[in-house]
Amino acid sequence: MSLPERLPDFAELPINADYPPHSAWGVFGDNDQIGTLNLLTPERVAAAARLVEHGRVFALNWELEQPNPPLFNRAGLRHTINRRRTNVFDDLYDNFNTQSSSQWDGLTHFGHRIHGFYNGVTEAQITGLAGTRNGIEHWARRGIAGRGVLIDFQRFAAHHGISFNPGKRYGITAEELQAAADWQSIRFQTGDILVLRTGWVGWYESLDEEQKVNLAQPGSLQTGGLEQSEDSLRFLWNNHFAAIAGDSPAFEAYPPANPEEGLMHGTIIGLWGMPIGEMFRLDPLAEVCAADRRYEFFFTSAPLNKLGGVASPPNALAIK
Ligand code: UVW
Repeated sequence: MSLPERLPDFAELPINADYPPHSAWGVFGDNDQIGTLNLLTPERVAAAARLVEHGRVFALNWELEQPNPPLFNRAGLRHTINRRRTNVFDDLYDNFNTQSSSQWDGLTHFGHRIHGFYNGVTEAQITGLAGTRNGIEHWARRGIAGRGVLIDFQRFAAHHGISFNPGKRYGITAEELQAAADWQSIRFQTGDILVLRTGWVGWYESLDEEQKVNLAQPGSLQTGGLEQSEDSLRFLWNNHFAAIAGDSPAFEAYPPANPEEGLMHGTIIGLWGMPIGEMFRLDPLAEVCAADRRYEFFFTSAPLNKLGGVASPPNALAIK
């Protein structure tokens, strides 16, 4: 692990003039393959573990079969239970797209449109074979644990008379995120795992089958999420989150504000190495956070240990 003495501010990126604008390449070492997960130091993990008070555990994976049908033309999982012999079964999964349900977007999922993948990795180096770069196995081997902080934007919006529907495009600004954090008495700390609830999973579950089929058609999906803007990027980087995750399909507002520029994924993942979590199941956790007014918790996640994997179900827990 390589941590700089002082993390650069957004305005100080890149740290080397040869690297792309706004990139954090080299901040954690030129050959680093885990990105902002470097911020999850043993001290921060131990402090986060001390947040556990009553021991309630919230599993944040949605069912692997959800959403059904999958969005963005992704594959749906097929599951066969194979009978081996009397009273013995195996699972067989096929057609498993790690991005169809709850997921971490890994460092090879999204590169920057122009500059490519985190720390200068190129498409040619992403092979899934021995020597492959930036694969999910690097996150899997170290695991992910730290302080999770929930921003319950749906509840904040309802309380403040903001017209917000998780199934309609709404760009949540950095200012609104900060206002929601203030309302919840959350002060961000370096290395936090930001967990943003828009209410999308609950909204999706309220749809009927025909509506779900329609939503999966190209061009149909609209969601609330972080607005695409330089202010949003500045907010994410300057808070020095170790990872960001939400319950909506893209974390960001969808579709992107400017189709030419697209999502901020290319900067967040490709230029910073910051994991983006999507379609996490947050409603039960949010209920309890609202009831006890404590929006911080011990967060753990064990991605799949797959050489060269692009993404993974998070297998994430929030423990309060
Ligand atoms: C989108 O495709 C919008 O998001 P992701 O690829 O991260 O699932």
